[in-house]
Amino acid sequence: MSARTIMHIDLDAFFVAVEQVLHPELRGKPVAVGGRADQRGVVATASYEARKFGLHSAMPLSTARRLCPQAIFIPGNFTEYRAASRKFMAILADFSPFLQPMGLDEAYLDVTGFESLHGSARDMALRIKRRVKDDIGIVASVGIAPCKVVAKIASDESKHDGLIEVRRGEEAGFLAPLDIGKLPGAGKRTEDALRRAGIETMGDLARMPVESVLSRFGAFGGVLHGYANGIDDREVLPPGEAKSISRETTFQEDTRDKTFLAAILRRQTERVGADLRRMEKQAKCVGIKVRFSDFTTISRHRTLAQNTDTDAAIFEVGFDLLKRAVAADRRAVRLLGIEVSSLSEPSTQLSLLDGDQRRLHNLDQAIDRIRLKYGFDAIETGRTIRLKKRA
Ligand code: TTP
Ligand code: MG
Repeated sequence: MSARTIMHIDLDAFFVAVEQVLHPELRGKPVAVGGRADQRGVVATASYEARKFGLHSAMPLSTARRLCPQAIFIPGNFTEYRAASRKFMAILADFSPFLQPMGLDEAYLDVTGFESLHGSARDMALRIKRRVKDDIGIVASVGIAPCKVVAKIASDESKHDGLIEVRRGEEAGFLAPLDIGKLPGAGKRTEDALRRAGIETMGDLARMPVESVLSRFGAFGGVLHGYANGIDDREVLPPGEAKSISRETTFQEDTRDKTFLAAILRRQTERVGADLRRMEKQAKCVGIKVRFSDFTTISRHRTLAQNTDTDAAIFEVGFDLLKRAVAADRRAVRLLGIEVSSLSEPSTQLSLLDGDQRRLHNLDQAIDRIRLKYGFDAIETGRTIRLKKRA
């Protein structure tokens, strides 16, 4: 994974901030958007002045009114919020085309390589904050980091009107003291389960051996464990861009067993292939990702001669990439993943495909139907049967 610089930008008290632009008399006052206090319903957002009284998003309006009777309650005006959101996203797009909006008031921006154009990433963030303030009249908080999850947590931590930059190598240290509840992706139930296991901070989770995280919390625990260590390979994906489909597996124990790796790759391929066929797409590019025991991560991609949606074609390329990637390497493998990308609608009619492709496509589809009915593990192919024995 090459070095990246990712920003997460989030507007402060967004709905309220728009209301305060439209109605300047609301500035500096406790304000809550989410209906009149005599109505049922919840607070969508509260101004920072109102938050001092304990008001927050999703709080019942009746509670909000009890805590802060002097607060001004506003029903909300989504047309205005959407207009402000469009202006906000347009400002961000001036700084980098790699923009991924997440709802109305937040976005990721991959600014890798654009820094020199605007000075440093920090300079860029300051200019973004200034333009949002000048052009829309709203305050933005920004996190800068080498990956999405750390950028997001940094912008959260920086509020109000903040800017935090976390440099490469500082991620785990920055996260360690933070409460586990602040880890994005961990819902309330996961959070409770983590706390029951004695995990109160992100550092507690980061320090836990990965095998015990996996056995207690499953594959998702592995993802959260990576996040807590500041590891997150997710890309900033502009909307509508042909996305990729991928699967990855973190192993309970690091492994050098090539046959096992091939079996895992085959199983991942079958999952990815099934998704591809369900979406009625074909892929032009196949890639693999390998993370070694020392956390070094490599990815290898290859463009295919012909678009495909068959497991056999995807696996053939993935397997070849894997062999080359691990052949000369003596390190054990911690994580393996496969990805198909450059997705498109099938360009040729199925009947025009060559006979082999068509037979494979039909076979895969027949297997997909059985799996849909009886579960994914109802059918094991030659390579994956090994995994069943192992489990
Ligand atoms: P957030 O960015 O979560 O909250 P915020 O912008 O109000 O405050 P801050 O970022 O400074 O902490 O959500 C953006 C908007 O989405 C928010 O203004 C209102 C709306 N929203 C709801 O309608 N319901 C909710 O539960 C939440 C969290 C947000
Ligand atoms: Mg916000």
